[in-house]
Amino acid sequence: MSNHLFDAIRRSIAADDAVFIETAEGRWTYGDMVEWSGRIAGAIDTLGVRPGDRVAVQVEKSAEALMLYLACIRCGAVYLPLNTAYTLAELDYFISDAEPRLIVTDPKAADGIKTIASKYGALVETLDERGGGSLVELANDETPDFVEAARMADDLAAILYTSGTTGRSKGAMLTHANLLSNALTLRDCWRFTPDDRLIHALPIFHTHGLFVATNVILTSGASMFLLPKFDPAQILALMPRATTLMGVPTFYVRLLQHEGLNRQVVANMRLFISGSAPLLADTHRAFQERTGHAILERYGMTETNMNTSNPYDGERMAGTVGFPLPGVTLRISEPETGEILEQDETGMIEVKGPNVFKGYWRMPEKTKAEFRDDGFFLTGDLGKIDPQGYVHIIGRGKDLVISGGYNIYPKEVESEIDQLPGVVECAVIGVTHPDFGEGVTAIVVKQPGSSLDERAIRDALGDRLARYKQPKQIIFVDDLPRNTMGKVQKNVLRERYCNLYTARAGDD
Ligand code: MLC
Ligand code: AMP
Repeated sequence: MSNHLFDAIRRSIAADDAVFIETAEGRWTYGDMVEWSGRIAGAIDTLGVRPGDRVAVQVEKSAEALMLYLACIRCGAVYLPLNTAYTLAELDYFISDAEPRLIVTDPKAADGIKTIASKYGALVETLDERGGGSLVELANDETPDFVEAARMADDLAAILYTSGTTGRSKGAMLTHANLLSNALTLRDCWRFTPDDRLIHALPIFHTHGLFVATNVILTSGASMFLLPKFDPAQILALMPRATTLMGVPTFYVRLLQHEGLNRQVVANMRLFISGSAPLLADTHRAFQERTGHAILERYGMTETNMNTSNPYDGERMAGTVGFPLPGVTLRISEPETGEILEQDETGMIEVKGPNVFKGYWRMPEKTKAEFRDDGFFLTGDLGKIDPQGYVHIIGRGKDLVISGGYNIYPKEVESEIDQLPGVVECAVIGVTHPDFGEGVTAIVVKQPGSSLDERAIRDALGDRLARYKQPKQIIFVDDLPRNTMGKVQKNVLRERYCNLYTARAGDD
């Protein structure tokens, strides 16, 4: 039977004994990948998961976790990865909204998850970071020759939640065609071949590590070194055997701080790619000076996969995200009127192409609001196209902080802080941070006489918000600056505290 994405992955296998994944524990060939994703697909099917059912997954990074992703694609389930940092309070919403048939969790988190699962009638199985757990035990009893469920181009492959700038998180529905078309485009633009060996140090619950990295490797028949997390020393040790690295800007900032980064250690590397957040032109220049490599910056988002990329051949221009990818149309519009703007004029970035998602899960109104009538998706990013055709991201039309490549919606943090006794109001902003790019910062007005302090706020947020969303600094003020309409002027606050983290780094 035809399975749009997995058929293409199968066709890309150069040889059954070619290495797909190498970890500290061992190697997985493409033959192993087909066998183990098949066994897990069999286990999922035996549990009663049917095509179109959601499978929610909150597990540590491992080769087996990627086999689980592929197993879902093969049995027609909709893969729903969840950040391992999410608290139970955050998970409850995702589970209630997506109504997964099955939740796969780390055994350490199973008790809490089971309580949530029982409310929504979901099954729970486990998978740990070493590839053990109840799901793998079930897979051991299955045969390796699983026959794929039929899935067409437009069928759902995955749902990834992105927080809403206002209100609830939205599940972005990605089809088999969205994922496959983008993987093939990136493979060709970035010249991936079966000879490539990617250093994979990103998390696998977001677009970057899951789709960009993994699907590009799979559709190239290439291999990857799968690291549990970012560790500069480990990455430098692998470079002589690797050819490519994909990372968020923080990876490059931290690699530059390492004295082991030099031309000799990168001699075997052919390509360094950055995305998910703006790469400072300074970082780009410093990396080129130290290694001789111009980092290739690209631009994407959960809803659209990748939209633009700097060229493989030709100038990789620092501070830009390059050209629209083949098949992607990108235009700039006036945010209020929707009028299409000319070259070099700044406005809302709109995109259209086979990469753009199908809509938000069970939110037809929100979906409608973010598409133009002619099918262009409103990214919420502000940018311009220069006379040479390079796309520049100038800012964000959405109130969003990007810290180390993770998105944090200030509204979500503000609502948690506003609820606390003793708080009058607060504003959460992103302030320039030397390591994370932006640091989540809370500016809080407390009630006169209240004994509320930083520790009380931190304690209260502890089991409500994932750690990366929690403010790096909390500042108490008497009032917040407002414009004549009464709206809090976050730009004034960002300006006021612009040296908060950089000054500190200098002081140390
Ligand atoms: C970890 N912490 C962070 C953080 N990551 N805080 C703010 N922002 C982050 N990104 C916190 C932890 O909670 C912990 O806090 C402390 O920092 C150290 O934790 P750690 O686990 O040791 O962190 P570290 O390994 O240093 O992780 C930093 C990082 C990681 C940059 C390597 O965040 C990372 O891998 N980011 C990549 C995110 C990503 O893949 N984004 C792609 C999204 S897809 P405490 O308080 O407990 O000490 C997308 C589309 C596209 O955007 O275009 O690609
Ligand atoms: P996410 O919702 O996590 O997929 O984040 C997508 C957002 O990350 C985009 O809308 C952009 O704001 C931002 N982003 C991704 N890549 C880049 C980049 N190269 N430069 C600047 N911002 C980026």
